[in-house]
Amino acid sequence: MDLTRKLEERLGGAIEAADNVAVYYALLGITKELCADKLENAGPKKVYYISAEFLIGKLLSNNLINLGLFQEVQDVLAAHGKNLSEIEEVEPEPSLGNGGLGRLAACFMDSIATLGLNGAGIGLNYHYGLFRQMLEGNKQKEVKNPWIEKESWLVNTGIQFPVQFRNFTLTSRLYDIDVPGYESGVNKLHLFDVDTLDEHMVQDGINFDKKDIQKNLTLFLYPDDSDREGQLLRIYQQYFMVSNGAQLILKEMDEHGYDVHLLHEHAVIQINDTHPSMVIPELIRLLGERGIGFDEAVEIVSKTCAYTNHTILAEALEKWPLDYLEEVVPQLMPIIEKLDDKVKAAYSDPRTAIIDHEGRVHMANMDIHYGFSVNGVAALHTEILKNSELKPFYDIYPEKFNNKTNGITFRRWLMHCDPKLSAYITELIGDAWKKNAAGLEKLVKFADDETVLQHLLDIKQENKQNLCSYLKETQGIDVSEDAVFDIQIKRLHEYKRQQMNALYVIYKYKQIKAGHIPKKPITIVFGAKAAPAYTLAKDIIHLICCLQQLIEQDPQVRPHLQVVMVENYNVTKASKLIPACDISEQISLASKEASGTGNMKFMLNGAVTLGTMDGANVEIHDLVGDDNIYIFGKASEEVIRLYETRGYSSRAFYDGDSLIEELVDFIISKELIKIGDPENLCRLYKELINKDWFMTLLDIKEYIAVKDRMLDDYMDRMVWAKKMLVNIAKAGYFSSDRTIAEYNRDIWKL
Ligand code: 26Q
Repeated sequence: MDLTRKLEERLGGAIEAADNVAVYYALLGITKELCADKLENAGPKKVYYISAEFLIGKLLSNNLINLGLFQEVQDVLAAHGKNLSEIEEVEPEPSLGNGGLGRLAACFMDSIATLGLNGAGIGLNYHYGLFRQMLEGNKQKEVKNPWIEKESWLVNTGIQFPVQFRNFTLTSRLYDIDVPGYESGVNKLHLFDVDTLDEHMVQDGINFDKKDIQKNLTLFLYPDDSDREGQLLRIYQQYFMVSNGAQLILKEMDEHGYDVHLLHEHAVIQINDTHPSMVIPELIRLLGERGIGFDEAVEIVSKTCAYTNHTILAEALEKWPLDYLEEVVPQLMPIIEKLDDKVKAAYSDPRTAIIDHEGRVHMANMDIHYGFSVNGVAALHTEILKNSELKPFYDIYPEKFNNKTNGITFRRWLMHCDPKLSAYITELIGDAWKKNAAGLEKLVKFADDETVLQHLLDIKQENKQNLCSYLKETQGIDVSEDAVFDIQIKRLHEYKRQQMNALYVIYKYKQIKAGHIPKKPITIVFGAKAAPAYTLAKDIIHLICCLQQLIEQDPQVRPHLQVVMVENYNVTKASKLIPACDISEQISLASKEASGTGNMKFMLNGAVTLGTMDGANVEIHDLVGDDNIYIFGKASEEVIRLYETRGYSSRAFYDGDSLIEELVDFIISKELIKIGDPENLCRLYKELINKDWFMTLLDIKEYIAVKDRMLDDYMDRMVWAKKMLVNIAKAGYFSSDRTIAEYNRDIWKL
C-alpha cells in the first residue's frame, strides 16, 4: 500500500501542509477502508457478546497495531514532520462504559477477533459517553461528553428493526464499528441507535428530560437512575438493546438458512451481567411469534444463553419492580410470570424465585435458571458465588458454575501504551509473546541480569517523565519525576477504599511535619469518577482534592510528598498513567472486588502490587509469589464472617487506637476545614466513625505498615527491578486471549 499517496489523496495536498486534525481524519478514513477490506471471521456457530457497555476508548492506534500498520504509519508521518501520538490527541474518546465491566467487554472484542472466532458485540450507541469530570473548587462537576462527529468509526448499516413498547414503537438504526483482530480477521461491534434522538434536549451539565423516550433513548450511558424516571429509562434502554439484538440474531439465522429450532447450535449469547437479561424472555417471545411453543422456546433459549456475574455487591444486583416492567414492556410480563411459575413449582426456596414476595424481578435469578452457564470473573469471586452469594443456585445447578478469570488485551495495555518496554521485551525474547502471552515467562531467566534490570528501571524513568509532561500540559500541575509513583485509578467506590489511601496521605503528612522525612519523595496519584448521585464517593474526592491543595501549599511537606487527583480519568489517561507506575494500589475490602483488571495492567507494565487478598490479586499472588507482591489486610472469610455476625465496629477501632483517631480527626481539622467544605468533610468523618460499611479502619494500620515497608524496599533498586521483571514475566496469564480461549473451550464451543 502506498500510504503517502493515500494520505495526500485524502488531504488534497502535501502531508506537511496539513494540520493534525486533517491528518487524523485522513487516517480514520484510510483505516476504516482497510478494515472493510479485511476478511470477516466466520464459522458455523457465532458468539454474541451482549453488553450495555463497551468502553472501547480511542481506536486509531489500536486498529493500526492490529492491522500491522502502526510502524509504517508512524514512519511515514515522521518523514513528513508529523507525530502520531500528537495526532491521536485529536480523536475523541468513546467512553461507552462506566469502568471494569465495560472495559472488559472491549478487551474481549479484541481477543475474540484476534483468535479468529466468529463473534460480534451487541450494545447501544450512546451519543454521550460517561460524563466528563471537571474538578472545580475541589469538587467533581459533571459535563456531557460527546464523541460522535461528522466522521467517526461508526458505519451506518441501513439495518433497522421495530421495537415495541407499551405506548409506542421505535424504529432502530444499526451502526457498526469494525473490530480488527491482531494479525487476524475482523468482527463487528453492533451499536443500536434511534433516528429520532435529540441532542439538544440536554440542559445544563448532564440533565435532560428523562420522560421523552423517543428523543433520549440513546442520549446517555446509564443516566442517573436514583429516581423513578431514571430507572424507567434504563429499562427502556435495556429492552431496546435486547430486542434489537434478538431480532438481529434471528435475521442472521435466517440468512444462513438455519432452522431456528436449532438456534443453540449456531448461536451462543453471552449476557454481560444482568443489564441484557431481558434477552431471555424477548427471545422466547420472538420464537413464539415464529410458531414455537412455550416449553420448546424455553428449552432452546436456555441452551443458547450464558450469564457472567461481575459483582457481589447486593445493591448492584438488578431487581426491577413488576409495575416498572409492566409500564415499559407489557408483552414480556406473561413470559416472565410463566418462567417464575416453573421455578416456583420446582424449587420451594424463596431465594431462588424470579419474582420475590415484594413483586420485584430478580434478573440474575432468571439468567441462572434459564441459561446453561454461570461464570464468575476470578477464582475467589467464583468460589464466593458458589459458597455464599449464589449458594442456593449452586446446590441446584453445580454443573452450570464455572470460573473465567478476567484478562486484558496486551495490544492496548502493553504494545500501545508502553512501546519502549514492548520493544525491549522483544529484543530480549523475540516477539512470539505478542501472539502467545505465556511466552513472557522467558523473561524470568534475566531475573539476575543487572544490565536488563537497569534497563527496566531506565524505561520506567522515561515513562515517568512522559507522564509529568502530560500532566503539566493537560492539568497544569508540576509533578516531580524523581519520586516513587504510587497510583490508584478506578471508579470511586467505598469498597475500593480510596479513603484508606487518603488516610495514609494524612499519616505521611503528619510524619513529615514531625520531622520524619521519607528517604525518597512519594507522589500519590488518584484518578476516579464518582457516580453523580453517590454522595459519599463525592465526599472522598473532595477530601483527596483538599489534601492535594494542603500539601501543595506547604513548603515543609511538598518536597517529600505530593498528592495528584487526575481530572477526568478515562481509558486514554489510564494508558498514560499505568506505564509510569511503581506501586499499584489494589486495596479493596477482601471479598468485594470481583476481579479487578487494572491490577493486571499495572503488573504487565512492571508495577508492584500493594493489595488485599481480593479478586484477581489472589491469582497475581499465586503467580509471582510472596517476594513480588505486598499483601495486607483481613482475608475474605474473615470479612464475610464479620458481616454475618455484625462483628465490625468502626467506633471500636477509632476509640481503641490513638493513631487511627488522630488520622480520622484530621479530616475535620482546622487545616482542612480552612480549605474544604465543612459539610462534605464532616459527613465523611461521621461516616467513618459511625458506619464505615467497607471496614477502612479494620485494615488501615496494616496498610500503613506494609506500604512503608514497600517504600523501604524500593530503595534497593536492583532488588526492586527484579520484582518488576517477575511481575512482567508472570503477567502472560492475564492476557484476554487466554480468557477468551477458555470461554470458547468451556462455554461457547465455536
Ligand atoms: C446496576 C443497577 C442499576 C444501575 C446500574 C447498575 C450497574 C452498572 C454498572 C451495576 C454494575 C455495573 C458495573 C460493574 C462492574 O464494572 N463490575 C466490575 O467488573 C469487572 C470486570 O469483570 C471486574 O474486574 C470488577 O471487579 C467489577 O467491579
